[in-house]
Parts: sequence; structure tokens; C-alpha cells
Amino acid sequence: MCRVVDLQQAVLAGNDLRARQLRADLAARGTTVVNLLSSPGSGKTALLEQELALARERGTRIAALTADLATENDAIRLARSGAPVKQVLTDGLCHLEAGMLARHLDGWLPDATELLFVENVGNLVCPASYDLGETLRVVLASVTEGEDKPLKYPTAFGLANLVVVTKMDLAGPAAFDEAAFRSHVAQVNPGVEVLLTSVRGGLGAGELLARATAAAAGGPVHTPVMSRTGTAQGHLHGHGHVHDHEHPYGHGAHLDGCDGADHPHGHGQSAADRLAAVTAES
Ligand SMILES: Nc1nc2c(ncn2[C@@H]2O[C@H](COP(=O)(O)OP(=O)(O)OP(=O)(O)O)[C@@H](O)[C@H]2O)c(=O)[nH]1
Ligand SMILES: [Zn+2]
Ligand SMILES: [Zn+2]
Ligand SMILES: [Zn+2]
Repeated sequence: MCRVVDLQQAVLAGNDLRARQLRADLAARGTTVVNLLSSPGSGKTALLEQELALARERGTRIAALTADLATENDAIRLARSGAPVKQVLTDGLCHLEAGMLARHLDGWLPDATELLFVENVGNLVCPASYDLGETLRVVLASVTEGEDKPLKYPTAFGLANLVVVTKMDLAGPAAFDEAAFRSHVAQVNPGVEVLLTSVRGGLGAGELLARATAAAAGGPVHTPVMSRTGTAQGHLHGHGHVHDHEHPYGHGAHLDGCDGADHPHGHGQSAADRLAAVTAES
């Protein structure tokens, strides 16, 4: 079991290295990456469709890459904005990695792209552990998912530079408790901004684009507490052992249903956490 944990650490460290390289390469060509994470169906593509269209109207040089397990539906939707769009089929892998992203950008990403939005695979667990060289990591949650999600997925929410609530038009019928949601976000990520949006009715339209544009211009970006207390590489891996070891999808489900044992999703951001993980899993 120790070997498995070590392997997970090694894979994540390898990803970190490639992510740092990618971040530097993209910075050199003037491109800022925004990484969008959420559960399946939270509304990543819908929000992106809206923000891409606005960006095009304003003349912002924007592009989008969307990752999906199996279909090209999202790319077809996003391409209607007229922005360059690329679909990555992950063939069952439930997250993107920095090396994969770099390969897909190579020869595709138009020169002078200011903003690249990356829609990660719909999954709140392991995409959180993979830095993609982004400047802004945005975690979305729709009002129908429940106010407790920040506590159940502390790594995803804890490492976000920005949190976006989607489908606010359904807040009433869903009895969404905004105060509770905000308080849960603040527990795992104090100080992070929570944006309220709806693509039906346009609440918060253009706000994500504005945050991305500001970050691209070198404006201040929220630094999550978790990233400061993370590993030597400067960010935390794995499932965020802030609370009890939560695995909503479970390890078994993840390994069986996802991409097998070659898909480590690290545990343990410190020696103590690593020890706890080994003890718990052996
Ligand atoms: N009422 C309402 N529905 C929305 C809103 N945003 C998205 N939806 C709906 O929610 C469903 C899922 O939206 P998507 O944009 O496909 O979600 P996604 O996060 O991209 O999904 P995956 O790529 O599968 O992870 C669609 O039926 C959308 O029409 C919103 O603001 N209000
Ligand atoms: Zn989508
Ligand atoms: Zn995965
Ligand atoms: Zn795990």
C-alpha cells in the first residue's frame, strides 16, 4: 500500500512539473488559462456559451477546450459562439492532466489567444488534484446540488480561486440556502469570492469573463488557504484531509468506473497525512 501511495505522489508530482512548465509557456505567449470544475451537469458549458459569446462581442481573443468522457456535444454548443473550440475525448479518464492539455494545445491554440477556458470533465473529485497550469481555478455548483457540497468536496472548493453558483433561477424551487452555502465555502476556503449566476435571465452575465480578464491583466487572484498549507510545490493534492476522509464516489467506484489503478489521485499533502492515508488504507 505504501508503494501505491508513493506512486500516487509521483504521478501528481510529475503533473505539477508539467503544469508549471505549461504555465510558463502560456505566460510567454500571453495566454491565461481558466480551469472550470464541477459535477456533471452543473452548467459549465451553458455558462461558457454565454461568456464566450460576450467575449467575442467585446473583441477579447478567447478560446475554449472542453473535455468529455465520450461525446462532442459540448464543443458543438461552444463553437456556436464563433470562438476557436477544441474537444478532448478522454476515453473514460475522469479528469484532464497538464501533459494531455499541453499536447492538445500544441498546433491548435491560436497565437495571441488572451484567454483559454478549459472545461474539465464533470467530476468534483480527482480533477481537483491536477493543476493544469491555470491562473484561475473556478469551481461551479448549481443550486440543486445542495448547500453541503463545499464540505463534501473540500479539495475542489478549497483550492478554488473563484466559486460560481449556477442556476440561480431555480433557487426558489430548490429552496437553496445561500447563507448556508456561503458559510460552507468559507469554512474550506475563507475569503474566496462566490458569484451568483443564471444563464436563464442573465444573472451575473459577464462576471466570470470580467474575473478572467482581470486575472489575465495581472490583477490580484484569491490565494486559497489550502494552497498555502499544501505541499512543497505550493498546492495540496488529493482529497483534502480537512475533514474525515470523504469519498462520495468511493475508491472502488473511482478505480473500477474510471481509469483503473494507473489513475492515482493522491492522498496526503504532508508526512502526517501520508501516514494517516497509509494507515487507513492498509
Ligand atoms: N434553469 C437553468 N438550467 C441551466 C442553467 N445552466 C445550465 N442549465 C441546464 O443544466 C443542464 C446541464 O448544463 P450543462 O451546461 O450541459 O452542464 P455541464 O456542467 O457542462 O455538464 P457536463 O459537461 O456533462 O459535466 C442543461 O440542461 C442546461 O440547460 C441555468 O442557469 N438555469
Ligand atoms: Zn459540459
Ligand atoms: Zn480521474
Ligand atoms: Zn481517495
